[in-house]
Amino acid sequence: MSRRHLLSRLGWGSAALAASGLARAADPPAHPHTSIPKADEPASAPLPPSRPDGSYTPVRTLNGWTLPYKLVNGVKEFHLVAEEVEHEFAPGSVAKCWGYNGSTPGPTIEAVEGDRVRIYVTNRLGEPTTVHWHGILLPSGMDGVGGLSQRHIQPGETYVYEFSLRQHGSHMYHPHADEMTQIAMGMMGLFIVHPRQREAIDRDYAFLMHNWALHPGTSRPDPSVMQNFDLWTFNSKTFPAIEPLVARSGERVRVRVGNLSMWNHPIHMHGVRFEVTGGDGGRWPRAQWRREVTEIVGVGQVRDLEFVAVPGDWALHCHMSHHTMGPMGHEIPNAIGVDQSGVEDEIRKLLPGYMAMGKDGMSEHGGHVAMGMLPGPDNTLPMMTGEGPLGPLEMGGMFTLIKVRDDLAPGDYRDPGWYRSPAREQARRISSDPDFGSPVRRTVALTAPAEVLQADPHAAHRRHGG
Ligand SMILES: [Cu+2]
Repeated sequence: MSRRHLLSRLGWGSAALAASGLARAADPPAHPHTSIPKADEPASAPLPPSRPDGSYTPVRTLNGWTLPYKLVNGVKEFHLVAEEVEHEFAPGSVAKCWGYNGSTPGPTIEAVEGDRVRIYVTNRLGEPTTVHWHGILLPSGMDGVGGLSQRHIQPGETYVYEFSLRQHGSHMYHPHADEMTQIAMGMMGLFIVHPRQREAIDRDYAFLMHNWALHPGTSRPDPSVMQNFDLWTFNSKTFPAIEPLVARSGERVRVRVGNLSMWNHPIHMHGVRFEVTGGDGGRWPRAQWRREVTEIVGVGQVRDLEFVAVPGDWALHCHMSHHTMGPMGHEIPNAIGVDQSGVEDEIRKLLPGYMAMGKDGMSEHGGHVAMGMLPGPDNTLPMMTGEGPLGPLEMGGMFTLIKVRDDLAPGDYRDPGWYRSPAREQARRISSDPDFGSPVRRTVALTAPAEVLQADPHAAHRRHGG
Protein backbone atom coordinates (compact mmCIF):
# COMPACT_ATOMS: atom_id res chain seq x y z
CA MET A 1 0.00 0.00 0.00
CA SER A 2 1.38 3.41 -0.94
CA ARG A 3 1.85 6.07 1.70
CA ARG A 4 -0.86 8.14 0.04
CA HIS A 5 -3.30 5.24 0.22
CA LEU A 6 -2.49 4.79 3.87
CA LEU A 7 -3.11 8.49 4.53
CA SER A 8 -6.42 8.21 2.73
CA ARG A 9 -7.47 5.22 4.89
CA LEU A 10 -6.46 7.14 8.01
CA GLY A 11 -8.92 9.90 7.22
CA TRP A 12 -6.82 12.47 5.37
CA GLY A 13 -9.07 11.85 2.38
CA SER A 14 -12.20 12.55 4.37
CA ALA A 15 -10.85 15.94 5.48
CA ALA A 16 -10.40 16.90 1.86
CA LEU A 17 -13.89 15.61 1.05
CA ALA A 18 -15.33 17.75 3.83
CA ALA A 19 -13.54 20.73 2.32
CA SER A 20 -14.98 20.02 -1.09
CA GLY A 21 -18.47 19.70 0.42
CA LEU A 22 -18.11 23.14 1.96
CA ALA A 23 -16.94 24.59 -1.32
CA ARG A 24 -20.00 23.20 -3.09
CA ALA A 25 -22.36 24.40 -0.43
CA ALA A 26 -21.03 27.94 -0.79
CA ASP A 27 -22.57 28.41 -4.21
CA PRO A 28 -24.73 25.41 -5.05
CA PRO A 29 -26.89 26.34 -8.04
CA ALA A 30 -24.33 27.94 -10.33
CA HIS A 31 -21.33 25.70 -9.71
CA PRO A 32 -22.37 22.15 -8.82
CA HIS A 33 -19.06 20.57 -9.81
CA THR A 34 -16.18 22.04 -7.87
CA SER A 35 -13.21 20.03 -9.06
CA ILE A 36 -11.04 19.55 -6.04
CA PRO A 37 -8.13 17.14 -6.50
CA LYS A 38 -8.50 13.83 -4.70
CA ALA A 39 -6.43 13.72 -1.54
CA ASP A 40 -5.04 10.27 -2.33
CA GLU A 41 -3.51 11.28 -5.64
CA PRO A 42 0.22 10.61 -5.72
CA ALA A 43 2.22 13.80 -5.26
CA SER A 44 3.47 13.55 -8.82
CA ALA A 45 -0.01 13.33 -10.38
CA PRO A 46 -0.84 16.35 -12.53
CA LEU A 47 -3.29 18.74 -10.93
CA PRO A 48 -6.27 20.02 -12.89
CA PRO A 49 -5.45 23.31 -14.60
CA SER A 50 -5.54 26.16 -12.15
CA ARG A 51 -7.19 29.46 -12.87
CA PRO A 52 -4.75 31.85 -14.47
CA ASP A 53 -3.64 34.94 -12.60
CA GLY A 54 -5.84 37.83 -13.63
CA SER A 55 -9.04 35.79 -13.50
CA TYR A 56 -9.58 36.72 -9.87
CA THR A 57 -9.52 40.01 -7.99
CA PRO A 58 -6.09 40.14 -6.32
CA VAL A 59 -6.04 40.72 -2.59
CA ARG A 60 -5.08 44.19 -1.46
CA THR A 61 -3.01 43.77 1.72
CA LEU A 62 -3.29 47.10 3.58
CA ASN A 63 0.17 48.71 3.72
CA GLY A 64 1.53 45.34 2.57
CA TRP A 65 2.37 43.37 -0.53
CA THR A 66 1.96 40.03 -2.29
CA LEU A 67 4.93 37.69 -2.62
CA PRO A 68 5.84 37.00 -6.27
CA TYR A 69 6.30 33.35 -7.29
CA LYS A 70 8.11 31.41 -9.99
CA LEU A 71 6.26 28.72 -11.93
CA VAL A 72 8.56 25.68 -12.05
CA ASN A 73 7.13 22.65 -13.89
CA GLY A 74 3.60 23.64 -12.91
CA VAL A 75 4.47 24.26 -9.25
CA LYS A 76 4.24 27.77 -7.79
CA GLU A 77 7.52 28.43 -5.94
CA PHE A 78 7.62 31.04 -3.17
CA HIS A 79 10.58 32.00 -0.98
CA LEU A 80 10.15 33.38 2.53
CA VAL A 81 13.05 34.78 4.54
CA ALA A 82 12.61 35.03 8.32
CA GLU A 83 14.61 38.05 9.49
CA GLU A 84 14.86 41.17 11.60
CA VAL A 85 13.28 44.22 9.99
CA GLU A 86 13.36 47.94 10.67
CA HIS A 87 9.68 48.80 11.01
CA GLU A 88 7.78 52.09 11.25
CA PHE A 89 4.41 51.80 13.04
CA ALA A 90 3.60 55.40 12.14
CA PRO A 91 5.88 58.40 11.61
CA GLY A 92 7.71 58.91 14.92
CA SER A 93 7.73 55.28 16.05
CA VAL A 94 10.31 52.92 14.61
CA ALA A 95 11.42 49.58 16.04
CA LYS A 96 13.53 46.54 15.27
CA CYS A 97 10.90 43.85 14.72
CA TRP A 98 10.99 40.38 13.18
CA GLY A 99 9.16 39.51 9.98
CA TYR A 100 9.63 38.01 6.54
CA ASN A 101 11.32 39.37 3.41
CA GLY A 102 11.90 42.79 4.93
CA SER A 103 8.47 43.47 6.38
CA THR A 104 6.02 42.79 9.18
CA PRO A 105 3.61 41.31 8.45
CA GLY A 106 5.42 39.20 5.88
CA PRO A 107 4.23 39.36 2.27
CA THR A 108 0.84 37.81 1.46
CA ILE A 109 1.01 34.43 -0.24
CA GLU A 110 -1.73 34.32 -2.85
CA ALA A 111 -2.65 31.21 -4.82
CA VAL A 112 -5.61 29.37 -6.31
CA GLU A 113 -7.43 26.27 -5.14
CA GLY A 114 -5.88 23.32 -6.96
CA ASP A 115 -2.40 24.89 -7.12
CA ARG A 116 0.61 22.96 -5.96
CA VAL A 117 2.90 25.27 -3.99
CA ARG A 118 6.54 24.88 -2.95
CA ILE A 119 7.64 27.32 -0.28
CA TYR A 120 11.30 27.76 0.65
CA VAL A 121 11.91 29.22 4.10
CA THR A 122 15.34 30.64 4.89
CA ASN A 123 16.13 31.47 8.51
CA ARG A 124 18.17 34.64 8.94
CA LEU A 125 17.25 35.03 12.62
CA GLY A 126 19.61 34.23 15.46
CA GLU A 127 17.40 31.39 16.73
CA PRO A 128 15.55 28.39 15.22
CA THR A 129 12.17 28.89 13.56
CA THR A 130 9.50 27.04 11.53
CA VAL A 131 6.43 28.12 9.57
CA HIS A 132 2.95 26.82 10.33
CA TRP A 133 0.37 27.24 7.54
CA HIS A 134 -2.61 28.15 9.70
CA GLY A 135 -5.86 26.66 8.38
CA ILE A 136 -4.36 24.97 5.32
CA LEU A 137 -5.20 21.26 4.88
CA LEU A 138 -1.92 19.48 4.30
CA PRO A 139 0.07 16.37 5.21
CA SER A 140 1.17 16.25 8.86
CA GLY A 141 4.86 16.62 8.01
CA MET A 142 4.19 19.97 6.30
CA ASP A 143 2.34 21.49 9.28
CA GLY A 144 5.35 23.35 10.63
CA VAL A 145 5.20 22.58 14.35
CA GLY A 146 8.83 22.59 15.51
CA GLY A 147 9.85 19.33 17.14
CA LEU A 148 6.52 17.66 16.27
CA SER A 149 6.07 17.76 12.52
CA GLN A 150 9.61 18.74 11.57
CA ARG A 151 13.08 19.57 12.84
CA HIS A 152 13.57 23.28 13.56
CA ILE A 153 15.06 25.45 10.82
CA GLN A 154 18.38 26.50 12.36
CA PRO A 155 19.89 29.95 11.71
CA GLY A 156 21.25 30.03 8.16
CA GLU A 157 19.31 26.95 7.01
CA THR A 158 16.61 26.77 4.31
CA TYR A 159 13.75 24.27 4.49
CA VAL A 160 11.24 23.47 1.78
CA TYR A 161 7.51 22.90 2.24
CA GLU A 162 5.39 21.50 -0.58
CA PHE A 163 1.68 20.73 -0.75
CA SER A 164 -1.43 21.05 -2.91
CA LEU A 165 -4.17 23.53 -2.07
CA ARG A 166 -7.37 21.52 -1.68
CA GLN A 167 -9.54 24.37 -0.39
CA HIS A 168 -10.00 28.10 -0.66
CA GLY A 169 -10.28 30.81 1.96
CA SER A 170 -8.49 33.34 4.14
CA HIS A 171 -5.57 31.79 5.97
CA MET A 172 -2.42 32.84 7.78
CA TYR A 173 1.16 31.74 8.37
CA HIS A 174 3.28 32.17 11.49
CA PRO A 175 6.14 30.42 13.33
CA HIS A 176 5.47 27.41 15.54
CA ALA A 177 8.84 27.79 17.30
CA ASP A 178 9.42 30.13 20.24
CA GLU A 179 6.04 31.53 19.27
CA MET A 180 5.70 33.79 22.28
CA THR A 181 8.75 35.74 21.12
CA GLN A 182 8.52 35.36 17.37
CA ILE A 183 4.86 36.32 17.03
CA ALA A 184 5.25 39.16 19.56
CA MET A 185 8.11 40.47 17.39
CA GLY A 186 5.85 40.57 14.32
CA MET A 187 6.30 37.26 12.47
CA MET A 188 3.06 36.55 10.63
CA GLY A 189 1.50 36.77 7.20
CA LEU A 190 -1.65 36.11 5.18
CA PHE A 191 -2.14 33.05 2.96
CA ILE A 192 -5.06 33.66 0.61
CA VAL A 193 -6.40 30.85 -1.57
CA HIS A 194 -8.84 31.95 -4.27
CA PRO A 195 -11.61 29.54 -5.31
CA ARG A 196 -11.62 27.88 -8.71
CA GLN A 197 -14.96 29.43 -9.59
CA ARG A 198 -15.21 33.15 -10.30
CA GLU A 199 -16.41 35.29 -7.38
CA ALA A 200 -18.44 38.49 -7.59
CA ILE A 201 -15.97 40.53 -5.52
CA ASP A 202 -14.76 43.90 -6.82
CA ARG A 203 -12.31 44.81 -4.04
CA ASP A 204 -10.69 42.30 -1.74
CA TYR A 205 -8.88 43.78 1.30
CA ALA A 206 -6.96 41.87 3.97
CA PHE A 207 -5.19 42.67 7.21
CA LEU A 208 -3.86 41.01 10.34
CA MET A 209 -4.39 42.45 13.79
CA HIS A 210 -1.61 42.54 16.33
CA ASN A 211 -0.52 44.12 19.62
CA TRP A 212 2.91 45.25 20.67
CA ALA A 213 4.64 46.29 23.87
CA LEU A 214 7.07 48.92 22.63
CA HIS A 215 7.91 50.72 25.84
CA PRO A 216 8.56 54.46 25.44
CA GLY A 217 12.16 55.15 24.52
CA THR A 218 12.94 51.51 23.61
CA SER A 219 13.55 50.09 20.15
CA ARG A 220 12.41 46.44 20.39
CA PRO A 221 8.98 45.02 21.29
CA ASP A 222 8.85 43.31 24.70
CA PRO A 223 7.57 39.74 24.22
CA SER A 224 6.96 39.13 27.96
CA VAL A 225 3.97 41.50 28.15
CA MET A 226 0.62 39.68 28.28
CA GLN A 227 -1.95 42.46 28.66
CA ASN A 228 -0.69 46.03 28.81
CA PHE A 229 0.23 46.60 25.19
CA ASP A 230 1.18 50.00 23.79
CA LEU A 231 0.43 49.56 20.12
CA TRP A 232 -2.63 48.06 18.42
CA THR A 233 -2.15 47.52 14.73
CA PHE A 234 -3.71 46.53 11.41
CA ASN A 235 -0.85 44.99 9.39
CA SER A 236 1.65 46.36 11.91
CA LYS A 237 0.55 49.99 11.35
CA THR A 238 -1.36 52.33 13.64
CA PHE A 239 -3.78 55.07 12.65
CA PRO A 240 -3.22 57.42 10.84
CA ALA A 241 -0.55 55.37 9.04
CA ILE A 242 -3.05 52.63 8.05
CA GLU A 243 -4.12 52.89 4.41
CA PRO A 244 -7.81 53.59 3.78
CA LEU A 245 -10.00 50.96 2.11
CA VAL A 246 -11.07 52.64 -1.11
CA ALA A 247 -14.09 51.61 -3.22
CA ARG A 248 -16.52 52.89 -5.81
CA SER A 249 -20.20 53.22 -4.81
CA GLY A 250 -22.06 49.97 -5.47
CA GLU A 251 -18.99 47.75 -5.59
CA ARG A 252 -18.98 44.54 -3.56
CA VAL A 253 -16.11 44.70 -1.08
CA ARG A 254 -14.64 41.92 1.04
CA VAL A 255 -12.47 42.59 4.07
CA ARG A 256 -10.54 39.61 5.40
CA VAL A 257 -9.63 40.27 9.04
CA GLY A 258 -7.17 37.95 10.78
CA ASN A 259 -6.13 38.07 14.42
CA LEU A 260 -2.72 36.93 15.68
CA SER A 261 -2.73 39.28 18.68
CA MET A 262 -3.33 38.45 22.36
CA TRP A 263 -6.87 39.93 22.49
CA ASN A 264 -10.18 39.34 20.72
CA HIS A 265 -11.22 42.36 18.68
CA PRO A 266 -14.82 43.42 17.96
CA ILE A 267 -14.41 44.90 14.49
CA HIS A 268 -16.98 47.57 13.83
CA MET A 269 -17.86 49.06 10.46
CA HIS A 270 -19.77 52.31 9.97
CA GLY A 271 -22.16 53.05 7.11
CA VAL A 272 -23.28 49.55 6.16
CA ARG A 273 -24.48 46.25 7.51
CA PHE A 274 -21.93 43.71 6.33
CA GLU A 275 -22.33 39.98 5.94
CA VAL A 276 -19.93 37.59 7.61
CA THR A 277 -19.38 35.10 4.80
CA GLY A 278 -16.59 32.88 6.05
CA GLY A 279 -13.46 32.47 8.08
CA ASP A 280 -10.28 30.47 8.19
CA GLY A 281 -12.43 27.34 7.82
CA GLY A 282 -13.35 28.58 4.34
CA ARG A 283 -16.37 30.24 2.82
CA TRP A 284 -19.57 29.40 4.70
CA PRO A 285 -22.71 28.05 3.04
CA ARG A 286 -24.99 30.98 2.28
CA ALA A 287 -27.52 29.93 4.95
CA GLN A 288 -24.82 30.54 7.58
CA TRP A 289 -24.00 34.11 6.53
CA ARG A 290 -24.81 36.63 9.24
CA ARG A 291 -25.71 40.29 8.94
CA GLU A 292 -23.75 42.38 11.48
CA VAL A 293 -22.21 45.77 12.10
CA THR A 294 -19.68 44.44 14.61
CA GLU A 295 -17.95 41.07 14.44
CA ILE A 296 -15.63 39.68 17.10
CA VAL A 297 -12.51 38.27 15.49
CA GLY A 298 -11.05 35.99 18.13
CA VAL A 299 -7.38 35.24 18.67
CA GLY A 300 -6.21 32.87 15.93
CA GLN A 301 -9.33 33.48 13.80
CA VAL A 302 -10.05 35.06 10.45
CA ARG A 303 -13.40 36.53 9.41
CA ASP A 304 -14.51 37.56 5.92
CA LEU A 305 -16.77 40.63 5.94
CA GLU A 306 -18.62 41.60 2.74
CA PHE A 307 -20.72 44.63 1.88
CA VAL A 308 -21.90 46.83 -0.95
CA ALA A 309 -20.10 50.17 -0.80
CA VAL A 310 -22.10 53.36 -0.13
CA PRO A 311 -20.58 56.81 -0.66
CA GLY A 312 -18.89 58.55 2.27
CA ASP A 313 -15.95 58.35 4.65
CA TRP A 314 -16.71 55.57 7.11
CA ALA A 315 -14.78 54.41 10.16
CA LEU A 316 -13.58 50.81 10.41
CA HIS A 317 -12.15 50.06 13.84
CA CYS A 318 -11.86 47.78 16.82
CA HIS A 319 -14.58 48.65 19.34
CA MET A 320 -12.38 48.11 22.41
CA SER A 321 -11.84 51.83 22.89
CA HIS A 322 -8.31 51.43 24.30
CA HIS A 323 -7.40 49.62 21.07
CA THR A 324 -8.09 52.76 19.03
CA MET A 325 -5.53 54.72 21.04
CA GLY A 326 -1.83 55.23 20.69
CA PRO A 327 0.56 54.37 23.55
CA MET A 328 -0.85 55.31 26.94
CA GLY A 329 0.39 55.20 30.52
CA HIS A 330 -1.12 52.18 32.22
CA GLU A 331 -2.29 52.42 35.84
CA ILE A 332 -1.92 56.19 36.10
CA PRO A 333 -4.24 57.96 38.60
CA ASN A 334 -7.59 59.06 37.16
CA ALA A 335 -7.63 62.87 36.96
CA ILE A 336 -11.11 63.36 35.50
CA GLY A 337 -12.94 65.98 37.57
CA VAL A 338 -9.79 66.88 39.54
CA ASP A 339 -8.66 70.51 39.54
CA GLN A 340 -4.88 70.18 39.15
CA SER A 341 -4.01 73.86 38.84
CA GLY A 342 -1.92 74.10 42.06
CA VAL A 343 -0.12 70.83 41.36
CA GLU A 344 0.59 71.97 37.84
CA ASP A 345 2.47 75.05 39.12
CA GLU A 346 4.57 72.92 41.48
CA ILE A 347 5.49 70.38 38.79
CA ARG A 348 6.29 73.14 36.30
CA LYS A 349 9.12 74.26 38.63
CA LEU A 350 10.72 70.86 37.97
CA LEU A 351 9.48 70.26 34.40
CA PRO A 352 9.15 73.53 32.46
CA GLY A 353 6.17 73.42 30.10
CA TYR A 354 4.41 70.66 32.05
CA MET A 355 0.65 70.67 31.55
CA ALA A 356 -1.75 68.67 33.70
CA MET A 357 -4.14 66.66 31.60
CA GLY A 358 -7.56 65.24 31.82
CA LYS A 359 -9.72 67.35 34.18
CA ASP A 360 -12.49 67.45 31.56
CA GLY A 361 -11.48 64.33 29.62
CA MET A 362 -8.58 63.40 27.38
CA SER A 363 -9.53 65.44 24.33
CA GLU A 364 -7.32 68.32 25.50
CA HIS A 365 -4.35 65.93 25.43
CA GLY A 366 -4.73 65.29 21.68
CA GLY A 367 -4.97 69.02 21.01
CA HIS A 368 -1.74 69.80 22.86
CA VAL A 369 0.11 66.99 21.08
CA ALA A 370 -1.12 68.28 17.72
CA MET A 371 0.18 71.75 18.59
CA GLY A 372 3.59 70.29 19.49
CA MET A 373 3.21 71.38 23.12
CA LEU A 374 3.58 67.86 24.49
CA PRO A 375 6.43 66.14 22.71
CA GLY A 376 6.41 62.94 24.84
CA PRO A 377 9.29 60.50 25.21
CA ASP A 378 11.51 59.50 22.27
CA ASN A 379 10.24 56.98 19.74
CA THR A 380 6.62 56.98 20.80
CA LEU A 381 3.32 58.10 19.33
CA PRO A 382 0.59 60.38 20.66
CA MET A 383 -2.27 58.63 22.44
CA MET A 384 -4.85 60.38 20.23
CA THR A 385 -4.06 61.74 16.83
CA GLY A 386 -5.19 62.28 13.27
CA GLU A 387 -6.53 65.47 11.75
CA GLY A 388 -9.84 65.18 9.87
CA PRO A 389 -11.48 67.69 7.52
CA LEU A 390 -13.64 69.00 10.41
CA GLY A 391 -11.20 68.76 13.35
CA PRO A 392 -9.04 66.33 15.27
CA LEU A 393 -10.05 62.66 14.96
CA GLU A 394 -8.72 61.76 18.43
CA MET A 395 -7.93 58.19 17.44
CA GLY A 396 -4.94 55.91 17.11
CA GLY A 397 -4.24 52.19 16.93
CA MET A 398 -6.78 49.93 15.20
CA PHE A 399 -8.67 52.57 13.24
CA THR A 400 -8.87 53.31 9.56
CA LEU A 401 -11.36 54.59 6.98
CA ILE A 402 -13.46 53.12 4.23
CA LYS A 403 -13.57 55.80 1.52
CA VAL A 404 -16.29 55.28 -1.05
CA ARG A 405 -16.85 57.61 -4.01
CA ASP A 406 -19.16 57.55 -7.03
CA ASP A 407 -16.51 58.42 -9.56
CA LEU A 408 -13.61 56.03 -8.95
CA ALA A 409 -12.22 53.91 -11.76
CA PRO A 410 -12.25 50.15 -11.15
CA GLY A 411 -8.98 49.11 -9.53
CA ASP A 412 -8.05 52.67 -8.48
CA TYR A 413 -6.85 52.35 -4.88
CA ARG A 414 -5.52 55.89 -4.47
CA ASP A 415 -6.73 57.86 -1.44
CA PRO A 416 -9.47 60.13 -2.82
CA GLY A 417 -9.12 62.73 -0.04
CA TRP A 418 -11.96 63.71 2.31
CA TYR A 419 -15.63 63.17 1.57
CA ARG A 420 -17.74 66.35 1.31
CA SER A 421 -21.27 65.75 2.56
CA PRO A 422 -24.08 67.66 0.86
CA ALA A 423 -25.12 70.53 3.19
CA ARG A 424 -28.51 68.99 3.98
CA GLU A 425 -26.80 65.75 5.07
CA GLN A 426 -24.29 67.44 7.37
CA ALA A 427 -24.76 67.70 11.16
CA ARG A 428 -24.23 71.36 12.06
CA ARG A 429 -24.23 73.88 14.93
CA ILE A 430 -27.40 75.89 15.51
CA SER A 431 -26.60 77.40 18.95
CA SER A 432 -23.70 78.09 21.32
CA ASP A 433 -25.92 78.61 24.38
CA PRO A 434 -25.84 75.71 26.92
CA ASP A 435 -29.39 76.74 27.94
CA PHE A 436 -30.63 76.42 24.36
CA GLY A 437 -34.11 74.90 24.02
CA SER A 438 -35.93 73.17 26.85
CA PRO A 439 -34.78 69.55 26.67
CA VAL A 440 -36.29 67.18 29.21
CA ARG A 441 -33.65 66.34 31.84
CA ARG A 442 -34.05 63.91 34.69
CA THR A 443 -33.19 65.04 38.23
CA VAL A 444 -32.42 62.16 40.55
CA ALA A 445 -32.85 62.78 44.28
CA LEU A 446 -29.91 61.16 46.08
CA THR A 447 -30.65 59.13 49.19
CA ALA A 448 -29.16 60.50 52.44
CA PRO A 449 -26.85 58.07 54.38
CA ALA A 450 -29.25 57.95 57.42
CA GLU A 451 -32.12 56.84 55.21
CA VAL A 452 -29.97 54.06 53.77
CA LEU A 453 -29.47 52.69 57.29
CA GLN A 454 -33.20 52.78 58.07
CA ALA A 455 -34.16 51.26 54.77
CA ASP A 456 -31.77 48.32 55.30
CA PRO A 457 -33.45 45.85 57.73
CA HIS A 458 -30.18 43.99 58.31
CA ALA A 459 -28.48 47.24 59.26
CA ALA A 460 -31.34 47.97 61.69
CA HIS A 461 -31.03 44.48 63.16
CA ARG A 462 -27.31 44.93 63.64
CA ARG A 463 -27.92 48.26 65.32
CA HIS A 464 -30.60 47.00 67.77
CA GLY A 465 -29.41 43.50 68.38
CA GLY A 466 -25.83 44.63 68.90
CU1 LIG B 1 -9.38 45.44 19.80
